[in-house]
Amino acid sequence: SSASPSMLQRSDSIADKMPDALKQSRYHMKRCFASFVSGGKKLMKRENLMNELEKCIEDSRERKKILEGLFGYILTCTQEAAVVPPFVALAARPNPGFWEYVKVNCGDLTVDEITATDYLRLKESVFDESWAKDENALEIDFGAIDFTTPRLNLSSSIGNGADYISKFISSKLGGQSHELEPLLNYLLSLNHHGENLMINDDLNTVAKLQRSLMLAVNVASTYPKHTPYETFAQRLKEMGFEKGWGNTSERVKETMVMLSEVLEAPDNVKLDLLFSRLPTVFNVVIFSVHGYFGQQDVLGLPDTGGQVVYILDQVRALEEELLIRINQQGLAYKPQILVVTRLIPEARGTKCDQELEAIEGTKHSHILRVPFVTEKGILRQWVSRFDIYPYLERFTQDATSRILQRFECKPDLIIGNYTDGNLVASLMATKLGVTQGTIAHALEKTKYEDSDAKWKELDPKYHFSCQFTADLIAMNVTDFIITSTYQEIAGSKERPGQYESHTAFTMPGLCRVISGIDVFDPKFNIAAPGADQSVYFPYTEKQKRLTKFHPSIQELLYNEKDNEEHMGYLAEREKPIIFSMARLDTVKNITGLVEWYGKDKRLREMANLVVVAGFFDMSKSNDREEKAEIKKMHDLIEKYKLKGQFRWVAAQTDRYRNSELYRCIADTKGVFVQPALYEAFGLTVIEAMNCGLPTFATNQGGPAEIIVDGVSGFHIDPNNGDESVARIGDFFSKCRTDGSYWDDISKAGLKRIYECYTWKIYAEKLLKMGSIYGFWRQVNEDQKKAKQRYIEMFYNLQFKQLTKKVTIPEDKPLPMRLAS
Ligand code: UDP
Ligand code: LCN
Repeated sequence: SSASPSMLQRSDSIADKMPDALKQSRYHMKRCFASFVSGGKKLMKRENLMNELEKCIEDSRERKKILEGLFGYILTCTQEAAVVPPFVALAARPNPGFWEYVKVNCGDLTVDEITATDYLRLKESVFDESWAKDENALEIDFGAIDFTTPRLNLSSSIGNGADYISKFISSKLGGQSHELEPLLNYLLSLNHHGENLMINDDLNTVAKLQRSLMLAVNVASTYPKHTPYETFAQRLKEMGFEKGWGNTSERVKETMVMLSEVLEAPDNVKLDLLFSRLPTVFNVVIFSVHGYFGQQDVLGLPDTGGQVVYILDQVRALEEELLIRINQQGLAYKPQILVVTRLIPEARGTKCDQELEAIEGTKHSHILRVPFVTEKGILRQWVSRFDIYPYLERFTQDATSRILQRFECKPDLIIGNYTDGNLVASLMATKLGVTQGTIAHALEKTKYEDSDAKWKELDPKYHFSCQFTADLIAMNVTDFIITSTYQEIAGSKERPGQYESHTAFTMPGLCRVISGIDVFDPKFNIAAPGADQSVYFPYTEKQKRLTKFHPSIQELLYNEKDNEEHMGYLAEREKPIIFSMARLDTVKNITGLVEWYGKDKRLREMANLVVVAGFFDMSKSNDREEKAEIKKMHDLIEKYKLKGQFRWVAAQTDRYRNSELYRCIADTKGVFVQPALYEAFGLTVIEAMNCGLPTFATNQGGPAEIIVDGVSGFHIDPNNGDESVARIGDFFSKCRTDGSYWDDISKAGLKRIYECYTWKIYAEKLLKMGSIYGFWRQVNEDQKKAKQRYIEMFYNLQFKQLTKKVTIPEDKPLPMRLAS
């Protein structure tokens, strides 16, 4: 009998299905498994398994039947297989977040379900036999000490943590006095600089609070609705109420009614409304440690890209939202946001050597820079994010005392960015007992194939042993995690997410992680960033266009003489421009795009290519990867004789001029291409789309979610240059025959942005997280403490030792790169 995947029982596990799958075509299955074993590859990915299968089953009809059957289904779920004769162990992922492991005996095709530990040990034996055999090899299992945190259970709910938590909390609040106590205690704890907010100790029972609320609503009702709070503040105070309820009698009354209703019969809609009004966040610390964090002349430098742009825009949006809320709460406090980064004495013409800098476009926000200190004193030079670990503990201590000095109180919320910032945020938040959020921007683990299993090979260059350990610590300490996309957490049907890849993995010789993070943990929240829309606006908004940049942009694009800023030229100016801009990192694949273009006659005939990336002069770079890319770029220009059709522009640092550059490219009816081998989110994609520029972006990572393929832009496969180039070529030829096609895509891109990718939406979500998780951490305090002790041990015994392997550079002057 032949079972088709549609006949599968959803509840069957892979281990249940597999024996039937193997029976369906036993002869071929035996041959297949024999060839998996004899093929010589010990760690096989799905493509490898598929290739072997293709080779083994020559009859294409037979092969098709197998691929369409149960076994084909199992293979499409399989992420990798460890070959340990006579066994082949499969790691299968039938749905985002769901993993199963099975072991197949190639001799008799018997199948056993195995645990993650068993699977990882088999996998380890491919890399390090003695470690795999060691009964006492270090296993990390965060799941084992986390048994009270509730879990989502649908793949489709992943990333909506705050909603889930508020549903969960409201179900627990019940409506009985004792069940409501956590909420009462939370309200009692609200304060700013020691000043009580909302209620004071006179209302220390639920019954008293309920009674007083009724009376207070009556008091507020006696005033016309716009009456300022101050008018009746004293009367409320006598009843046990402090400030924070609202700025007018109307608002005070509304908030009080909301609380009364929650106390009567809690539900999550009311609870959310109430929480959106509570005065919980005034002082925020945002850590972004590495790179050159500044407002001018820094973008495009190594390790300095989207994270900086993201944070500055985030601060502006957050401050704006805080000002609105604080005003509505009837409070006169100033919100303070501090972005804390490292101070780099060798600042290369940037302001990274200044301790304090006000953030443009804000009233009260600053960048605070704190130097890295070693035994020898202050570290003067920039260090790569891969080498940053030895400085972080001391940095946290120094930063914490500087921050407390400035705020004169504890912050209400600490947000980390990237591995280093997240670790620092975790250390500080734990020490001070403050609500914490983390943001990855990119988790490095998924960027490099088998970076965990092959960590030993990569460690001298990348220090992944430190990085993955730090990431695990931060993910587990933090109260909530903000991601830009769903794929960042749980990937797609085909591909595991960045966080998901930390669920179970192994670094043979170092540690085996049985449960590193659970993507069903309600701490995950998707809040996508936007682009600053006062800067990145559509090319069609003629009256707003920054025409003062037009002469310099003309020069940048078309001047025929090579100089410091550009090389190569465009002989035929009437052609549309294919444009790209990124740091000159390997994963950004700018050289890949140049090569695709170089090879493709049709595209070269239809359009010019302009890329903004890095620098031309290798001696000016002191980043390993960047150097190699610079060389490759020069080689490609020669090899494909690109002069006349291709312009290479050096890193650009002025976002206003850049925005006008995107728009000028749109004027040529050109396109933006983001060809990265992998992109976590991809701010350039939304910048280009905001300017109305049709965009082609990698299908590997975040951009695949930003763009709806064929509607609001296009996906391209960075691993399939021919196909990608053909898609871009097809677009231009369709534009030649269909006069409105370019416009249609441009408009659909903008529509997509306005619906999903703006900073206003982001700021509202972030503040909701700040208050909901602040409450949650109080409710969940015991669990949090237990986990904390485990994490401290991991940090002290493992992480700190690992950081000692990272060399601290001898201070020496660096070559100047930015003469500004
Ligand atoms: N960028 C820039 N000049 C450059 C290269 C990049 O201003 O030479 C800006 C770009 O406009 C975007 C950010 O840097 O705002 C890059 O963010 P993205 O998310 O695309 O990539 P990341 O560098 O963070 O990996
Ligand atoms: C870092 C990256 O690599 C990008 O994909 C993101 O867009 C950027 O940070 C901002 O989050």
